[in-house]
Amino acid sequence: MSTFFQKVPVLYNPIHKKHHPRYEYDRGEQIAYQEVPRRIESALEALSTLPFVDIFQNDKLVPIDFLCEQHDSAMIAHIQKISREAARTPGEKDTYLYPWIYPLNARMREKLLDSPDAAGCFAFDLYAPIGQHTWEAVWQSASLAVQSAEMILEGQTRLAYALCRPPGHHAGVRMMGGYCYLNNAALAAQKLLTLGRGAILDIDYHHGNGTQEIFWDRSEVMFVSLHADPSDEYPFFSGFDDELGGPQAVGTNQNFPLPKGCDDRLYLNTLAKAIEKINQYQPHWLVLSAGFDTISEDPSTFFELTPAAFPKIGEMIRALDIPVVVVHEGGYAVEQNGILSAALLNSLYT
Ligand code: OKP
Ligand code: ZN
Repeated sequence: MSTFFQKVPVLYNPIHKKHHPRYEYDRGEQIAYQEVPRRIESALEALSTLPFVDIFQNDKLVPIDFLCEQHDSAMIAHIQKISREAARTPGEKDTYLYPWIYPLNARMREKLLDSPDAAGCFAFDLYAPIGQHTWEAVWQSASLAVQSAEMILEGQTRLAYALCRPPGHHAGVRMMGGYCYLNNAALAAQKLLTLGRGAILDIDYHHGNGTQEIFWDRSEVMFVSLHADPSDEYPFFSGFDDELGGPQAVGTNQNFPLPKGCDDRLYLNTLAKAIEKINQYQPHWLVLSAGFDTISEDPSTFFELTPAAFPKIGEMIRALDIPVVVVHEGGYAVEQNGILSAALLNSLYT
């Protein structure tokens, strides 16, 4: 028999701090890596102040076989291999191997995989470099999401928060990029399928192209996303409103692209439409891909949301009245990231 927590579990593991690339390349220009450890530390601090929260340091690691249900096993082996290679790279002590050659077909990939410069084998951009600790961080990040789902399955709670880092929503079956390596939300969703069909709602500023790809032709999971219009924002190649799902799953993919400058009013009105789609689908559970980069202060994005939007977002999701796993995604106004995660969880709970 399992204990019912009065409190909301927030799952965390400090290993994420060891994954810390120094640079990213913004249209060829080297700038500081935006996806920094402090993002999750600020969220941990803010969430710790909530009276109903219980912080769990999760040490369990999900079996590799479980990861292989959503991702090509060759990509999983590749992340491990390049992490080991980074550890052996002489010179400066914390080397990150950056994707720089991108194979465009199976033969190119096969050849590149055997080469000494294979970092780009499964990459769609330069934003997912691999260092000696990247694999451990990525594996644990995915495990936090899956363990959060597990707590719901065991009946311990109806709400859990996974402090995932690296984030996951750009990672697909055999692709990574945009700071993402494994799709944490998709892995949590896979676990929750024991409860029947469910939905993933993605509120990160960027389209969750990886999550969309994974569930594209699977009618048991609805993917609904609000994000900056890909016609002029990253990732540019997916997130358009005519992407409705594969032949077996037409209508179970719903994109709500929004213009740069989007404010609280437009955002919340659109969220109401998105939630209506979710309601019609009658899901038994929800995974929330929670990004906080929609806030006006975010240094890398172009929406104008105020902090007041987040409690409203939480209330609207709470009204679905189904179990929720919150999976942390983006958010680069580092201290705001913490405050907003606490505001969101507070409104999901209260
Ligand atoms: C990851 B997540 C910035 C260019 C784009 C990459 C975006 C990755 C977003 N000047 N940077 O969805 O927050
Ligand atoms: Zn984002």
